[in-house]
Amino acid sequence: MLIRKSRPGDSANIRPSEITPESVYLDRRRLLQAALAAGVAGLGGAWSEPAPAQAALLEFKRNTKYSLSEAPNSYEDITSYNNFYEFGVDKGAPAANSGRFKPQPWSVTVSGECENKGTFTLEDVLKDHPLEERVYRLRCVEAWSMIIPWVGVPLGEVLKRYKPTSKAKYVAFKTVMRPSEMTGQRYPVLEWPYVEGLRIDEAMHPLAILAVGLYGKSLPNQNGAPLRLITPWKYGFKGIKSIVEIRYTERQPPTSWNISAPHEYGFFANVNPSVDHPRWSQARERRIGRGLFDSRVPTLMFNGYEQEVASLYKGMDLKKFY
Ligand SMILES: Nc1nc2c(c(=O)[nH]1)N[C@H]1C(S)=C(S)[C@@H](COP(=O)(O)O)O[C@H]1N2
Ligand SMILES: [Mo]
Repeated sequence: MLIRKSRPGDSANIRPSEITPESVYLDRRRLLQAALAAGVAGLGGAWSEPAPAQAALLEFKRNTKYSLSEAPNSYEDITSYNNFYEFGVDKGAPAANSGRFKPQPWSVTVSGECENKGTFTLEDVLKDHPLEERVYRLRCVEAWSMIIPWVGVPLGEVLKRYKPTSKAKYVAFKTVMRPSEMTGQRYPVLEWPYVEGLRIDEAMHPLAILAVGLYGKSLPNQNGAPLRLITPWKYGFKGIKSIVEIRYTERQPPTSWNISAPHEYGFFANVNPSVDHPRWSQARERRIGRGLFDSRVPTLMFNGYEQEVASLYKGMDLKKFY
């Protein structure tokens, strides 16, 4: 799973000189903002129009408090090395096979233990929440990682709007089921649709976001357009893509990778360098895009957010609740 043949465009072949440095990225962002100001593209119209050939530009503010200062991986890395099994299991498959997927129009059904149930347009889900940019590290359970400048809104702010009741102990998420556009769903690789879940206190943590974009533009299909979850202290598989359902539950909801291999993937999926995967170590990770010689770096407890999130798991045996 971790050994791949090299091919052109494979991120293992990208030289450090090809990685977009932070300064270039910031200049590009200023250009995007200038384009926005000049009325070249606007957020308001972008969602309601048919799928644009190119990702729509977004208006946002960088959240410096919750952003890493490390330079992000290149747009090319982030959009060509993906896990999105609905489009195939190879890292290049989502970019190659997701062109027919239509992320607009989009709606999300909110159900279960909450007062404001219903089906809402994406615009409605996002309204009242200014977009923030957050540079996070995505740490995949396969022991690789990337630095990604997401654009999104705090998950907890969105969840509160639907008024969860006191019985809402968990939140469950579901990916869209569209085998006609998502050819991977025609094969029993996982149980479809992909499902994920969080305990309510995890979901309300300010680090958790619903992402709608990256690098200042709306999410490419392969990264989970138009709406996906990001919980940066957990392994990447918790970050469920192309969400169509949010359900508040009293019981812990089933999650796709736990259903598929319960001894390898738990419900919590917190990044933990001291709890090995049964088939490999989680102590280190390979940073995509760095080249072979300086790509292995130590994995940090809770992916570096121990101070922020450790209290959520106080008194829990993290070897048992992996
Ligand atoms: N619906 C769905 N969501 C998914 C996946 C998937 O196969 N299907 N893969 C997960 C895994 S294993 C990872 S590491 C991240 C990868 O996100 P990225 O491709 O945007 O980097 O998406 C997660 N979300
Ligand atoms: Mo992953």
